[in-house]
Amino acid sequence: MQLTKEEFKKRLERKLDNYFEEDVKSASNSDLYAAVSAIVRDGYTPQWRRIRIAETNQKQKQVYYFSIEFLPGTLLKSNLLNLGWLKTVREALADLHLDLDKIAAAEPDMALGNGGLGRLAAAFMDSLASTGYTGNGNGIRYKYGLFKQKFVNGYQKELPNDWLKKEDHWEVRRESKSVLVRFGGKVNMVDDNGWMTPQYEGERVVRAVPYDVAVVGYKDGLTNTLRLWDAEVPPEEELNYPTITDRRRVEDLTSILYPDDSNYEGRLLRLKQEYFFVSAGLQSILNYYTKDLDNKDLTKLPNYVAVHINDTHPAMAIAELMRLLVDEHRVDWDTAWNITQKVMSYTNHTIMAEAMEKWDVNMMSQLLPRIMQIITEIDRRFCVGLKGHVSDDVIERTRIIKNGQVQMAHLAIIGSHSINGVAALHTQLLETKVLKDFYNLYPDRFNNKTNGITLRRWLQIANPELSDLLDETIGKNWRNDSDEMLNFEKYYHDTKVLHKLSDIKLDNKKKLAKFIKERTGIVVDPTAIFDVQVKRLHAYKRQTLKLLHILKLYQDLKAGIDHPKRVVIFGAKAAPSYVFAKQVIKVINETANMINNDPDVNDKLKVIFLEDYDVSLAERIIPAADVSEQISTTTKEASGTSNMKLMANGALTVATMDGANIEIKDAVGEDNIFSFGLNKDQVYKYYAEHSYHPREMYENDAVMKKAVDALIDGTIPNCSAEGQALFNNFLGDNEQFLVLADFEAYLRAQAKIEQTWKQKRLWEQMSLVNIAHSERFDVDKTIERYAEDIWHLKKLEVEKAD
Ligand code: DL6
Repeated sequence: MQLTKEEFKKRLERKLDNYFEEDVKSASNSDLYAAVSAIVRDGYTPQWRRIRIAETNQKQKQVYYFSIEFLPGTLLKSNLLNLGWLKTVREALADLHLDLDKIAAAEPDMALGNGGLGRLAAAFMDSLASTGYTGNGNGIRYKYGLFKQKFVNGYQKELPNDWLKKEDHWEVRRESKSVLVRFGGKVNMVDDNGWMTPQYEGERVVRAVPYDVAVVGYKDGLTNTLRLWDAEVPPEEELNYPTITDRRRVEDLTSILYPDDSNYEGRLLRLKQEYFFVSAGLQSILNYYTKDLDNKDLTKLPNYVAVHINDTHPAMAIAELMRLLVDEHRVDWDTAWNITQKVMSYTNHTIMAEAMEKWDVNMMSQLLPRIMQIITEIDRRFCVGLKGHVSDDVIERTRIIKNGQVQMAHLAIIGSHSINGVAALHTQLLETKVLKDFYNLYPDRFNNKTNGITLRRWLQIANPELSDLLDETIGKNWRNDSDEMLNFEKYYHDTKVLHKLSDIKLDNKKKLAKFIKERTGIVVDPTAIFDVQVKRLHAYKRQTLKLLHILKLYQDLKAGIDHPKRVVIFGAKAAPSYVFAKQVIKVINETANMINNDPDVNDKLKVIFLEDYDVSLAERIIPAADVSEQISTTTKEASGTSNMKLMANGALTVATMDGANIEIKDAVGEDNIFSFGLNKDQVYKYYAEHSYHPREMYENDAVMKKAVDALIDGTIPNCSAEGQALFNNFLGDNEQFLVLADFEAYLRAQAKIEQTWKQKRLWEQMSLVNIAHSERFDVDKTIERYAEDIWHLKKLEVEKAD
């Protein structure tokens, strides 16, 4: 689809006139955003329709990616890029004295997710379309996305993220595809002509209405669909919802992402949400299969449909598909089970026990009586099937229902043909530790699929100058074939290229410094080391270790010990009910306040905690980073993806050998990463032998003691309670994240960073190597592996329009 600058300008004028009775001179950025996004929509809609027709005609197998989170961020620039229009539109707007970046900033960030899990889901959507596979997202259209974070007196406050307040320009309501979802009531099984059929009584029926968002693939890619479900009162059920409160209760089902699960109401709502989008998604798949594809033979379903369960949240898909097949389509149990296992696959994204969901049997029985019956039957058959083949202990450990709870990870594993982890170490730990019993039962089902990132977004959109440098050096084809990025390493000794690289970084740092000044009023020196830790706030990610390093630097500077200038930049949200994480935020903010206002250290160290970290903010911070902090406790970070984005933008990684950090080290070589810390065996040894005694470490290491004591000795003002909480946590024998055990090694790694920083050329060379090898984490490569090994997809053949 070609678009010239002149044609774009004409269309823009027309849209502005039609929509707002404005012209380019008078229109606001928000008007301009609406007009440009409408032009983009007009650009992809015919192709979107053509592809849906091709899908139906070719009957190619499709994957449906079920995820409770999708985090696409903003779509205007990525849609422009993928249509091949980005440069033309940017230039046409510049001709009109307009700035695409300012216009794009009017788009609300589509933050329907929390972190890596949701961003990965969005990256997979983009990649499926770009690599030519028909892949559909299936999720929830939350009215409020992930909360907006504000700091008030250093404390995190959560505000609603009303991203739909202005109309969303990308979604299309597809009322005709609505389905009904039932909750509660009683279910009696009655004999209907020899088929035991459920009869429901007193249930509540909710209408699930899909909103489709086009996922535009890069250049010659497909245009796929992300389907997000909204809850409404069914028109035929209005009498059952007579009051506004009744209606609101239905609408609230899709109001918020991750209701607070520290109370019963919150947990119930989350369970409802999970069933709601899983049931709606599966019903629409079966409608498509039986009606649009006119296929009556459900045993062939696995030849046409793959359903992917992204973490445990959609695991009920297994029971729901069984319900639909057995109850609604009258497929016998064994055949239905066979179909289900062939259709379903599951990715595990964490080894943290608390993140593997378990649902109370009573709650599930009341909310989803038929699903609970089906899960009970799956569990019974699983136990019967194993009896006599493995020990009773193994059966007890692996069964789905135990201690009054439904183990969703077990359901996902038992009902799927493929189970994968998201980095080599993570998969290995699943196989040998966390899911060991299951691995022994089903070794062939386990496989690794290391995560990837949308290099297009993190280079071409977030860092156009670096992308231009790649074009100038290795040619433009890396944009289509990331393998070619490896050729960048040939410029290792090229002084001109190295200088350009460092100029680009400096330029990005200046832009970020300007943004920091606007947002916080704080002036930072762009020539300082920009040391970045951006990710969810969690004890295992150890923002706390960074905090101790900051305190150590501060104490050194106060004592006259010199260090290169450094600006430490944090971006992180804490889950609203996660008390410790919020205490960490408060202490970091107060530490930042203290340091940033201390004239003794002022030009040497700054600490910036930017509010409301999201994809848009990531696009500003990541291209400006010199150091990438990947310092989780080894074994705890399943993969990480900010590590990949930062390396692609030339940051050097300081890393524990956790998650995908190991693969980054393999890719760039030991000399191009600062690795440190406990290895997995040392971590497990501490756990097994209960031999971690941090107080001894603290008593025997004066430097550590001084840094840790700063938390409680009045050094940091206004946070004595929170400082004390961190102090107690660090010194407790039960501290599972082993912060103090890695402290000394971390300081050594940081000293090495300082040494290397002083050797400018070496730093630039290391940065160049990291950029070149980020090709390994191109999400398109990850998707090819999923498509081939798990989903067994073929590419769709589509005739190109003009
Ligand atoms: O796989 C995507 C992403 C990984 O990169 C992170 O390492 C991992 O923490 C995250 N997992 C989750 C699941 N819940 N927890 N914790 O978000 O997945």
